[in-house]
Amino acid sequence: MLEQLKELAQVAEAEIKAVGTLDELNDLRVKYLGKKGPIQEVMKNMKSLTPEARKHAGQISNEVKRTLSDAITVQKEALELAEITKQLAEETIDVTLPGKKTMRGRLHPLNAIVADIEAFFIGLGYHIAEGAEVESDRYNFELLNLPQDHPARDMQDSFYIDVHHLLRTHTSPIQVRTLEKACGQGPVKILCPGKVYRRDDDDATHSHQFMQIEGLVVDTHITMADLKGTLEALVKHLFGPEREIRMRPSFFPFTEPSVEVDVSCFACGGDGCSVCKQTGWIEILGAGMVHPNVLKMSGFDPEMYQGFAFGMGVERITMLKYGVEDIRHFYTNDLRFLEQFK
Ligand code: 2NL
Repeated sequence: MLEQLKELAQVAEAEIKAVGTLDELNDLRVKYLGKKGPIQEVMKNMKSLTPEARKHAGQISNEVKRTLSDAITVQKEALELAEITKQLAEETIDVTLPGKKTMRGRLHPLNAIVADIEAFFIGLGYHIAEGAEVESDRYNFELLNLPQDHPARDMQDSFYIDVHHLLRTHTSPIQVRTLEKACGQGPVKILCPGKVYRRDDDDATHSHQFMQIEGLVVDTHITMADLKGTLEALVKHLFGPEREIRMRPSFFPFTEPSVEVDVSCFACGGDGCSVCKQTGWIEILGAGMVHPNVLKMSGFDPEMYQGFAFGMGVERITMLKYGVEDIRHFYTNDLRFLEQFK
């Protein structure tokens, strides 16, 4: 019986040493050392032996048990080491490999200019106001002092949705709606950027859709000097501290008086060149004092309140600033064009 046990121990030890996985090793542990294993079986049969023989057999089976248990522990450690070594080798990261390049987006040049102008006016205490692109003729024309039969309504041919609704031709309706909400109480200081639409044949300098930024200040004691100082600061911010502005009389139905604003040529400094067509000046925006009718229709008392307003085309400003020669570049999304604005 003891010989059998020793033989079994040898076979078991060989099996344990040959095992390749932790699961298989566990199966062997159950097989040889478990309750129904051969050693346990031997121990059960010991009852029939003499006390001496029983003692001897007990020692032997304990020895075998310890030998197998040690062999299992040794093999377990060896398998675990092999496993972690394999895992470490597989999961090694080569930190010297070149990284994957992440493509980084950027603002469209028009949006970058809008953001820049917004930041400038926020610094002067303005609020940014936005509105819908589909407007009623009342807010787009009527309340801006352009009555039904006003020739300016023909001048700016527009996209009509139905008899009374159209794609806004300027961002002015935002300003009218803001004035209405103020219930005749100043001050109002807002900057209104947005897309606007006019029926036009697209060419290098015209687009049926473009971006406009309008500004409006309504308060007591507002004068043309406030307008001039504001626009001078804007122009120096956009085109450089050496730039000067000049105002020429003009006409808009919603302002009186109205002016056209020129900036001294940033290409030649005012001496005359091809950029300024030898005049030394470049037209950049329109402005004026808010017409009393506009104030009145929006609920403000023109005897108490005055206001100035201005409007500029974002494409035109951007084209001048960067020397872009065709407005259509802004809408064709050619990366060769867009990637120049970093
Ligand atoms: C231009 C000229 C201008 C305004 C826009 C305005 C708005 C209100 C009242 C009075 Cl609510 N005026 N806006 C005034 C003068 C000129 O735009 O050349 N835009 C591209």
